[in-house]
Amino acid sequence: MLPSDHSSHHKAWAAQNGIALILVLWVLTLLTMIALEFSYAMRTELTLTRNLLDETKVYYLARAGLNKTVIELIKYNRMRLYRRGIPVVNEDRKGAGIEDEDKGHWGWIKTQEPYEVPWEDGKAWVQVRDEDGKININRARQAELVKLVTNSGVTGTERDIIVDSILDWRDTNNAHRLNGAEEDYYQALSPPYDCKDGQFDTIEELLFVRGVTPGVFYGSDYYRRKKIEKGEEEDAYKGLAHLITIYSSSDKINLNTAPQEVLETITGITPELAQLIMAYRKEKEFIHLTEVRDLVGERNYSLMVQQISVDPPTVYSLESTGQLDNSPVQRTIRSVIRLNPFAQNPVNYLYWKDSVWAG
Ligand SMILES: [Ca+2]
Ligand SMILES: [Ca+2]
Repeated sequence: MLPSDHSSHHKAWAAQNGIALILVLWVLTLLTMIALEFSYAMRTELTLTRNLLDETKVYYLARAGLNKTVIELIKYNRMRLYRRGIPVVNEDRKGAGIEDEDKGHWGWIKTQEPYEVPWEDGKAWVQVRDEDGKININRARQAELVKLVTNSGVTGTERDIIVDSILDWRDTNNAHRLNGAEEDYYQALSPPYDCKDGQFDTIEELLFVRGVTPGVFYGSDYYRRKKIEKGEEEDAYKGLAHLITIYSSSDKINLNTAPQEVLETITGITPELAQLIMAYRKEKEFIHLTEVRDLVGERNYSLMVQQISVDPPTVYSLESTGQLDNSPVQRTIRSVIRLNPFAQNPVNYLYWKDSVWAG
């Protein structure tokens, strides 16, 4: 064999070897890519599964929190009736909750601050509000709406657009007010929709009305709750949603439960008087209107008497947010209930929404 032959044979062998090596490397690279892709897909899948699991858990935390709160409200309602000398359904339940009342167990109902319901690996925050302490958007007159939207923190043209547009949404005519909006405005939107020209069926319907953005409607209540939880001051914009209702039983505002923004829409109630009323009800509640008269004075009382009530609330809205200790996933349920302490079935659900945007 000639050395040159040997050399060329060696070269051919080396080249073949080189090709095999490259092939092996390619296969390895491909396999690695497939493995990585697979592990990425698995991780995504796992995260999705975990999120889904967390979402399911927080949903049921929120639901459990809401149910627990309803039970507390029924007990509280019966106790109040009992204390006013009104006999309740079941003899056994007559004095229900008086001990709890004395321990200040129900302070959150009076102050309408979020109520914490702790569970094993998470908790629910439930915000309870009396619907009679709010402004009815189906009945409120222009002057009341102007005061309410101003007190909520929205002023100037933005406020005038909201107020006029609410009135136009409700009225049956097609002529728009100075800052309002009717069919032509809503038809020009993308996607277009009809102007209601009728009563609001839910408060969320307000989000269809010109000028009412999700920020204006919901405020940043979720952040406010977070702040309270951390013991910080609440100063964020709270939105319109918690100030309005479609369920109130009369045009009178409940002085025991109305938030400051609503109190100040009542004729004769100045910011100073609102403070006085809120300080009073922090300690006790108004049971008879004469107590209001004694607190605010005869002159102020005569201005506001047509617009106020101190009757115990029967329709409540509840907003329950479930959260886990080790997960950022949250979910909020909103419901409106009517309590009938004398009925066999003491609670009616008037509204239920499983997933509420809580910005
Ligand atoms: Ca109209
Ligand atoms: Ca109109």
